[in-house]
Amino acid sequence: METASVDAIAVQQRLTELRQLIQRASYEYYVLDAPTMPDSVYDQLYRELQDLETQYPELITPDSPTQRVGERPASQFTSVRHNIPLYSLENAFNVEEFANWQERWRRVAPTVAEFEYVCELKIDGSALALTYENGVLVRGATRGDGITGEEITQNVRTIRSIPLRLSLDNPPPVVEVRGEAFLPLQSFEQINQEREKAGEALFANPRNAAAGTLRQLDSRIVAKRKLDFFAYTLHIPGVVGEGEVEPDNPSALAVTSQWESLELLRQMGFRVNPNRQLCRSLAEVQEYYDRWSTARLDLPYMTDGVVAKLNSLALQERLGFTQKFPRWAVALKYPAEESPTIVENISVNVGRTGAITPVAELRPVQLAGTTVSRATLHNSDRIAELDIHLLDTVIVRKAGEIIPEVVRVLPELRPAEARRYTMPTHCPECNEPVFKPEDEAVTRCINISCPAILRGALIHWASRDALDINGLGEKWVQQFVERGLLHTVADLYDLTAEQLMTIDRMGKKSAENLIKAIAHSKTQPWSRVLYGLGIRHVGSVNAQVLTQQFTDVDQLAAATPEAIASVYGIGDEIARSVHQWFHLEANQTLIERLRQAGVQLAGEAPPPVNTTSPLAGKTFVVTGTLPTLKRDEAKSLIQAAGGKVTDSVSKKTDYLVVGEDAGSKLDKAIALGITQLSEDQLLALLRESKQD
Ligand code: 1X8
Repeated sequence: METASVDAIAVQQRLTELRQLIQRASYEYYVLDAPTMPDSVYDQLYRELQDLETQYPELITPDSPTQRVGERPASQFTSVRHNIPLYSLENAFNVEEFANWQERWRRVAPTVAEFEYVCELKIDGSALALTYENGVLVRGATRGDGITGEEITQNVRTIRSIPLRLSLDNPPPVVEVRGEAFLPLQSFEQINQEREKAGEALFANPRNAAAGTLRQLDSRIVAKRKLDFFAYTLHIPGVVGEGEVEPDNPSALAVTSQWESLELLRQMGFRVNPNRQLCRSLAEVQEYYDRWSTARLDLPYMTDGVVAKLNSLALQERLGFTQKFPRWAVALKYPAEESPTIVENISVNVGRTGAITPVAELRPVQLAGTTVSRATLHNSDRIAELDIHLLDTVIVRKAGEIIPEVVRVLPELRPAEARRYTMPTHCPECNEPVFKPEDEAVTRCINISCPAILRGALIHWASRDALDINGLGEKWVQQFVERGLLHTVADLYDLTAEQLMTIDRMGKKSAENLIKAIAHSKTQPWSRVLYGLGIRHVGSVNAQVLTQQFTDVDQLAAATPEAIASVYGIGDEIARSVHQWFHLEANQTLIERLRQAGVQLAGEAPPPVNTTSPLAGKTFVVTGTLPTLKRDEAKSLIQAAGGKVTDSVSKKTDYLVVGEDAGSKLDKAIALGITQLSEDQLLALLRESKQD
């Protein structure tokens, strides 16, 4: 009997010790982002705790780190009434509206001479109310309508940056914490990629994804989704947010301002957004708002504005609430990046490859600071998937620099006269029948003399990475094609200044300069010519790779698909595409005419291989806009150091060099777990290769 109770005390002690060690390690990892405990040690301690708890299930406590993920899915959530309502915030969209708001609260408290605002980022997530009793998390609830929400405690426990126990020596009986649960952008993209693979509907944005995740009945799924949480409001009944500070309170809890609340939340073990600032004037608030309007684009999570709150809790209490909002806080929102508008028409655009892309013509709408009147609909499958009708009200979105797109339809607003859209059966540019392969989403015009395809081919031929013909822009190309001066890119080399001068607004000087630029393009290397031909899947990197192996056009034209695919970095699809291209008689004629014109169709030897360099034998993909290097410069530097550069990300890719506004290549690299390098990291690697 006696030994059992000694054992029980020892077990209890060890359990407490293990929980403290694990809690500390989690805090350092998830809140401070500064882990000190090796993963292997953490795993070992966690397993020991699990084993002990399995042996002594009666000693499991709700704040034990093992209790973050539930065993069974809930069958439904229950409604809970919030102890203190969760108000929404009044919105201001510019400084004038902010000034009006300021004037209003000043009329309510005219005697206040000095005041401060705390400015914080407004996180675009899902608000949560957390209740701690005697320091232990007992309840987590969604905002709901602000009065009642849903009890989702088990899901909240899975969020690693939410402490299950407050790190306070003498926790007050009740602590209420509010904050925003959100999905970091990277997790959001990963989730959508997985959903796409599984054929599930995609989340429109991280906010929906966070809200959807929190309402998942199975907390094991929630645990996989990597939700995070920033705390921003603290209520301690009798202490914080409840008027006078009681004189006999422990001094650590004697909080009189929002600023101190945030500091105390941090001490309690919460993640508090570090980008907060005390502002003493409207001008300072505006400076903060302006600064974050661009800086926010570099954050790994979404924000949709800033929140300004009066710092003094006494003043907050004096001002109180209107029917809907606190008088002491305001949300300064950034212009909406998603907005409803009407599809007035759907037109189609014919691209360089003949791809026919449907485009929604929209009633103009302000989005992310610009007017949007067109949005791509991608292809007919996408139209069917979204079920877009003409005259539908739709939500359009513009994310950063990305082309606006239609996110979804609001079918409840569909007017009686709305009509389904059918893709044209004939090319709008050349009137030839269009073609849609069974297994592809894209409809194409396959008429090689289609003026739209020709214009696209010419613009591509003249582009910077191809033949780099200065002055041959879209405007001129359009006119030259219309006037029948150009039927293929080879016709460029027969143009005369006199012919060009017959074109509207083309002066003698411009005509002569353009002729010179066209002549100069004959000196461009074979790799650029191959890229300029616009063969599907042959980007500038593939063109370089191919021309190193096939040092003249005749070798490449005669190569079998197998021979082409045997080149490192060239896959079967690219090889087939190249082979097919050279197989077409019209293309063979084009090559002959380019040869007669004197365009380079041979040259280039393989680059020397630097086998000792850390880049040797490694495969790189470069994407996005790098801070200082042009993409081509980065590629050349990598190749010069013995690295290989390919156009697309695959399992064989070793490194993705990432700049700003990286798109699908980054998504794919994340999905495949490929190492990403910044320009700085790439340059460091290159320096290393020089030292070797
Ligand atoms: C909502 C939000 C607030 C804050 C950040 N993000 C939000 N979405 C903050 O205060 N830092 S406050 C708030 C509200 O009171 N409805």
